[in-house]
Amino acid sequence: MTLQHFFDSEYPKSSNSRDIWSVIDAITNASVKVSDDLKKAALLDNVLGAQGGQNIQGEDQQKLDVIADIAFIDAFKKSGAITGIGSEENEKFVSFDTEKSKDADYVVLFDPLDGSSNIDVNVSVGTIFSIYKRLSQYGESTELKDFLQPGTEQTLAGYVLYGTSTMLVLTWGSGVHGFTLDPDTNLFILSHQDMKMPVSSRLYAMNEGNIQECEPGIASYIKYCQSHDNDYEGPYSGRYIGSLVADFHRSLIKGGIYIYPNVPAAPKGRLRLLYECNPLAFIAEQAGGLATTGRIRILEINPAELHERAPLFIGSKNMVQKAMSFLS
Ligand code: AHM
Ligand code: MG
Repeated sequence: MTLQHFFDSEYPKSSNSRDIWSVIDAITNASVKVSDDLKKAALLDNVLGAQGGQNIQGEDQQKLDVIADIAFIDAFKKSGAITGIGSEENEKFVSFDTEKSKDADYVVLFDPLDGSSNIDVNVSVGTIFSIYKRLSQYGESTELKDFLQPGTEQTLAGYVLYGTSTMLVLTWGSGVHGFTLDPDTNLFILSHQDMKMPVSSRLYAMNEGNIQECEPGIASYIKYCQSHDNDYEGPYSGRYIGSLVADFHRSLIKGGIYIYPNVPAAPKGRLRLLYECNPLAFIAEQAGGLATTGRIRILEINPAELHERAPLFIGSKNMVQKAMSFLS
């Protein structure tokens, strides 16, 4: 079944369903382009490597970060259903401000290419996105308040994983569904219906290089994972790709926990609340998992700024709860 067919049969019929489809259609169009570029990256001129600048967060931009950002922004502009966007690669939000987009219902927040430091070594990367209904007046430009909504207000969220196959994983609040790109037709086909995250597993993911720098409860939890005194009576396996979207996808399918806590180099965590933590938290919860800062639910945080960061404990419900029990 194609994504469009699935959407037509499952998305609640309402006045906004055409607009939501336009947004999904824009995401698939841009992701097919990005997926093609990634596949041929080392063969194309001017695609691999650093752009030579930094984004607002002081991180080196890869050329493909910028290429993906432009591809998604162009597709969102064309969709006619989006009034403005916020992206990891742009310091400020962008209000589209055409006559049509000023009347559009939705804003998108997205990370065009998550894990992009992995591109040059041919490891999976992804696009993460989150869609909200605007709060600003119709007919006017987008305002910051459209983007600073708690994750509980998301209309739609998902990611595209550019892995051994390209997959789109989506939720609109009634379960999580996965679609695989058929490279022969460029259509996304339903391959994973109603995905459920196992409630526990013996896989943990964390940049353990940071372990001495974290609050002590985190080292105690990792010791628990590595011991014989845990619920599996034997060491868990450590798995850390360094592409959040790929690490999360593994947890969604096999179960597991991903932790990125506060560290001195990133005192509020490394990951961005609005376009990394919130969309994945919405998916995790819809699949029966959990997403917290270690102390509070990610989706209930009231954001104060566009590029706000948050610590992230995400994955199988029992594992996230257990990890939280180690924090004072
Ligand atoms: P990015 O969006 O610039 O790629 O940064 C986010 C990435 C995550 O995908 C990944 O889990 C994390 O940063 C890796 O950070 P570290 O190298 O500190 O382990
Ligand atoms: Mg990212």
